[in-house]
Amino acid sequence: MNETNSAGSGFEHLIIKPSPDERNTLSFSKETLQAATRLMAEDGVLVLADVIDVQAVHNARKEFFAKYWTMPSGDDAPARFGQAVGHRRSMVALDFSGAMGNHRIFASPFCKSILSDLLGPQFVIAGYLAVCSLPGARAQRVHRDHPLLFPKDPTASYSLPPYCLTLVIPLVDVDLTNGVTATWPGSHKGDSALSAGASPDRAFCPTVKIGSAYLMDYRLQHCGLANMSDQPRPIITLNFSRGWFIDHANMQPRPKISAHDLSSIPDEHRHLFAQISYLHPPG
Ligand SMILES: O=C(O)CCC(=O)C(=O)O
Repeated sequence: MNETNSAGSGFEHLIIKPSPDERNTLSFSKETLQAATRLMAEDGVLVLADVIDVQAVHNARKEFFAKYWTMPSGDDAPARFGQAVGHRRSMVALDFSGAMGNHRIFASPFCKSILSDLLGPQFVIAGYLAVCSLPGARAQRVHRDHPLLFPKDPTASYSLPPYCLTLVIPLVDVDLTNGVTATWPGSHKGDSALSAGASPDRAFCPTVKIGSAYLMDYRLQHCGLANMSDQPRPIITLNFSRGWFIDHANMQPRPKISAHDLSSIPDEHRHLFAQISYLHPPG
């Protein structure tokens, strides 16, 4: 299946793929960055096609199943692995080590250029998790990953520029059989998706292949769809934020990095660890 939307049309503009020139320089042009910033402001979701090193993703998937996950059985099984985030679906904290510590996963130059435009150059990593749905998992309820910053002033909360973004990096090709993440474009700017009953007709369901990723504003309403395949469907979710934003709402374990692993991160990516190093000085 191509990188597309389950509805088949209407959302092609939300897919950005590096041109041959951009691929040569490993960076998006000024025009592409401006378009990405405008689309994120309007829709709050964007697919970044072919921006992550495919071999690095294969290695990360191998490590995920070897180190973080063993195939559980039974309906309550996900609760024994990380934190349950729905029926037969759970969230596991990742370490910045081994294949998951490869900067080709968490610091793709294409993704970094867009993140820097949206969050400012001193943006940081705020979370590093994987979400895996098991065969038979039902769809999640539609949700946001964080309450509004100013719950008593939704207008102010919705009108702020982005302060935290989730980059989803699928570890397998995701499609309508194993369950994509359904998203409601524009819902980061208001209650529209939920008040309209989160109509599936208005959902953008990015089906993406390994090596591609999708970016979501932290205010965007979304949900993981059912896994109707016979295989688990793991995705990495990386949160990037402005340096001042600390996610107090999610009880997820904060990512950590050892002094040894931090020392092997290329200099140009060290700023990503400013919040982690502050909250959990590497030991
Ligand atoms: O499984 C997915 O596709 C999305 C997961 C998610 O949104 C969550 O657990 O908050």
